[in-house]
Amino acid sequence: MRQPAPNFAQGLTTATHLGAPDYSLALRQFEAYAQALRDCGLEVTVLPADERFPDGHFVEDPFVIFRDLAFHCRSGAPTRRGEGESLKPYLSRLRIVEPPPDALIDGGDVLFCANRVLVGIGDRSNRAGFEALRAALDSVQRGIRVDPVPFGGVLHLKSGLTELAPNVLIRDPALLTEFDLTWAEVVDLPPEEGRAADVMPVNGSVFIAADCPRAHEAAMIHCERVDTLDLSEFVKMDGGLTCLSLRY
Ligand code: CIR
Repeated sequence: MRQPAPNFAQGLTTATHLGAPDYSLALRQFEAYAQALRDCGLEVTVLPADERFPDGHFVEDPFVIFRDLAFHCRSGAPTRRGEGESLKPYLSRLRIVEPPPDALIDGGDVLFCANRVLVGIGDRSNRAGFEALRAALDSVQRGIRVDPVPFGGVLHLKSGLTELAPNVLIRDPALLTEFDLTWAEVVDLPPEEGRAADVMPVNGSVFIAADCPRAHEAAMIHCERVDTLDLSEFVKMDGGLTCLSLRY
């Protein structure tokens, strides 16, 4: 994780209707998230804030990690390029793979499911990014299934779709895609709970957004333990649950 910088409100956002985020509340929410990960048995490294990158605490986006592979993403958002360089020293025990120059991808578009990987193709990730990531993942696990998912309506694929339990997806109705999801059971959230489509399973628990009763009910059915987290100040900056940590 990376500590949010005091200028984090200068990051990119489409959610201006939610108002400006409060820094001290964001720090408290960030610390609660870190503690929840520790409580699930994870060792958490929190890097210092870096004011050069107001979105730099969304550490999920600059790298995709799979076993010993750390795929360095080039974001479709120019202001976010450079965040990955600042993370590299901490990932030195992994095999870092650089994408070709035309490949754009954000980690938030990469959804690892139980039996496949879905890669959103949208504003931040393109077909060349998908192809480069697929090749890199295949070098780790020959024949791994990686599908491109053209989508719109939300920032990242995982803003609108994640896996609650093996083959159970949870979806924000704002996500627009023609991609075939009939291989999975899909929990459709009401529009007011759209932010809860970004769930994060961790060591037998699943983390979901607070104050989303339908998502909570679905999580209770499919998951052993459910942890709720209030990330209101990050939602104001288009952030979801998964984006605040890079897990490996
Ligand atoms: C951005 O627009 O890039 C940031 N303000 C939010 C990134 C959220 N990342 C994610 O959902 N994976």
